[in-house]
Amino acid sequence: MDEYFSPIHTYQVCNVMSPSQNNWLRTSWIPREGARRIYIELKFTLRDCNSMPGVLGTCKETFNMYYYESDRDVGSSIRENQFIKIDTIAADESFTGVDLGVRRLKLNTEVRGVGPLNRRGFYLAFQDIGACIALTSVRVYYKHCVGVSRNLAVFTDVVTGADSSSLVEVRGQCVDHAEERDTPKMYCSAEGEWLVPIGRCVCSAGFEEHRESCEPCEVGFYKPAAGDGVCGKCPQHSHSETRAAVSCPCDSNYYRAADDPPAAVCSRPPSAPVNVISSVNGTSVVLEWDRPLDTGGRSDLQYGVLCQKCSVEGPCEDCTASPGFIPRHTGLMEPRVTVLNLVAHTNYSFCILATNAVTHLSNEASPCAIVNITTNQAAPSEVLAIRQENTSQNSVILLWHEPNQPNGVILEYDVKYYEKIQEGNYKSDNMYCIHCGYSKAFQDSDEEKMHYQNGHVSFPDARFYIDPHTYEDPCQTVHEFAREIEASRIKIEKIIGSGEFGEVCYGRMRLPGKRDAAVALKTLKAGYTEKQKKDFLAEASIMAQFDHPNVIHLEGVVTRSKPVMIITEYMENGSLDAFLRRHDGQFTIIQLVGLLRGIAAGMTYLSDLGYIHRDLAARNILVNSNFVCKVSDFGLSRVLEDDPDAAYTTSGGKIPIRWTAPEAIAYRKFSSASDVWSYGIVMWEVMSYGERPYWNLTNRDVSMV
Ligand code: ACK
Repeated sequence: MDEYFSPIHTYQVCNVMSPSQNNWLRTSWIPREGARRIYIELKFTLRDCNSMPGVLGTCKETFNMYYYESDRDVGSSIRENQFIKIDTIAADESFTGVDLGVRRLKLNTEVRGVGPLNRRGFYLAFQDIGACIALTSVRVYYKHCVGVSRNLAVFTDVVTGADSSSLVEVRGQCVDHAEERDTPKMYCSAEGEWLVPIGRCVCSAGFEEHRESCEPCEVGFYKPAAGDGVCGKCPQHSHSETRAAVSCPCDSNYYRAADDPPAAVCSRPPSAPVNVISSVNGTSVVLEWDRPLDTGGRSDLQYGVLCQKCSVEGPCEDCTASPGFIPRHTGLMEPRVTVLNLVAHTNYSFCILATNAVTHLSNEASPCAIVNITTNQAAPSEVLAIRQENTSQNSVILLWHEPNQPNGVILEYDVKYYEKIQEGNYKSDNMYCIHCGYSKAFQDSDEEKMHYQNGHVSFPDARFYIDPHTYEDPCQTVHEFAREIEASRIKIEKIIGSGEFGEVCYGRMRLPGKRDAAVALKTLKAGYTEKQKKDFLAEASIMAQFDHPNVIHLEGVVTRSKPVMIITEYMENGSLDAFLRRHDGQFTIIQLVGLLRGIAAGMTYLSDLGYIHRDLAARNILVNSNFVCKVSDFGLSRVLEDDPDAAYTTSGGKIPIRWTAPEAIAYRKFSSASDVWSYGIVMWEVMSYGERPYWNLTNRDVSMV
């Protein structure tokens, strides 16, 4: 009976009374089956020698265990001395006769390991040397590490090593759709346990890890490279149609640039730039625009400008290569370009394109914002390549071609010459100019026509100012010169003063393709007479003929709706007399002279056009935010009626006595010369910061002086 009272078979021996016992029990041949080290678990009982009287000297309490290796079953031919001893086995617990009385055996369990084994099989043997024992079971086994998956690598079942401390290195194989990062390895210990995992596998592109296996990315997801990462959702405007996608191709009409990563959203070319504004200045134009409304989902916007030159006679021709684009015409990072050296009085059409890094991938033509401009009058370009002929002691003939860009009809040429003292050395203009000077030559001139005089010459004016009163209908006249502006383009913001015909207001004007501009609005008050309207619009007709930085600039007129308005540039600092009084003593002499220089330039321009102002005074000069002075107030009647400083003369006319030249006061001889007199008074006003000319002298006294 075992400890559970089940009947068992045992091998027993108990020759404790007889000396020199040598009893052997041998197993049958046990095939090794790949085991390197085997374990033998013995279960046995052993009777305590002390519990048996008269056995002293012959009774033993141990037995020996042996093994013998062989490649085949050799049966009983093995001699005792061929067995190799494994160990002497003693009982942890032995039993006495009393134990037997209750039929309880004290079962001992002992385990021993043997290795390395090399032959195909082995025998075990037990030697009794005089003990009282019963061997109830012998279990023979070996240990192995059970196959596992670790770090996405499969480690197969492996038998442990030959001795108790050896480790068996096992190389793992990556699971399906995984690849090695570092060679996966583990060690199988003698106890059959896996130790020290090294290296690993990672899921391939298109697959992600799910409990020690690699599963494909679902449709609409992708994984671009092998690694620990999970499948990502396809970026915006891209898709994947199958599982296990490694990339997401772009939806139609969307693209990825060559250096966009697979995770980048797909993008498309931008729409056209918007709100293009052109500012023409002579033969150059500044083009500015706003970013496209649709940037295509990218931030690498660039702009390019194409140029078309259109003449009335023929078709337009490409001119992208010819004018000077500053900074350049393609690859512009800022929404602005300046185009120089255009031909004067010519129509140009510019196409402004926005591009990004995917523009070239699209088959569709890039939409462009078109702006048409007409260039203005401009000075001709330089005369190049002068030839000289028939040089004699005191004459020379100079020949040249018309400049590349005449910018209109050339009226005359200036020839300036200097005395040459030494080879390569010229006397400078102002310091040594004794025999130097100007000559002027007309186009197609020959030497007879060419004349020369000492000093500076003034040239005849190409254009004369036209008195609008020579026309019948003021409304028709004004449109000969000034453009009509739709009232909806104007926003009146505040009243800044009052003029002869109505309020003067500040407002904003927004013209198509132009930037919002501050303007001054002179209004014609309701209930006006036809004569008043005619006089009011006459000022606009006059102003419209002027184009000079020191003469107030007319933007246009509103005549087709009420109130009738004259729109001019806005002059932030108002009229010069009040401006000077507000800043009494605050400017340097140079600054004051700078103001006067501007007024002189404006007046020179007006007199060159044949226009006589008649009321030049600081109150009729306006000053802008850059302290630029501009001549204003071009009404005709106002010389007589409007000016508060005008007084009736003995001849009945109303004249601004303190500013007016004596001959104009005396017999109304107004001329550019009398304007020069008034300019002298303005000089006095400026230098005295807006003092009243002749202080408190009466008009009568002044005219007597
Ligand atoms: O001295 P001010 O401020 O400047 O007051 C007068 C007022 O309107 C009546 O003429 C002002 N004014 C006239 N034209 C303009 C203009 N273009 N810009 C600014 N202010 C103007 C003037």
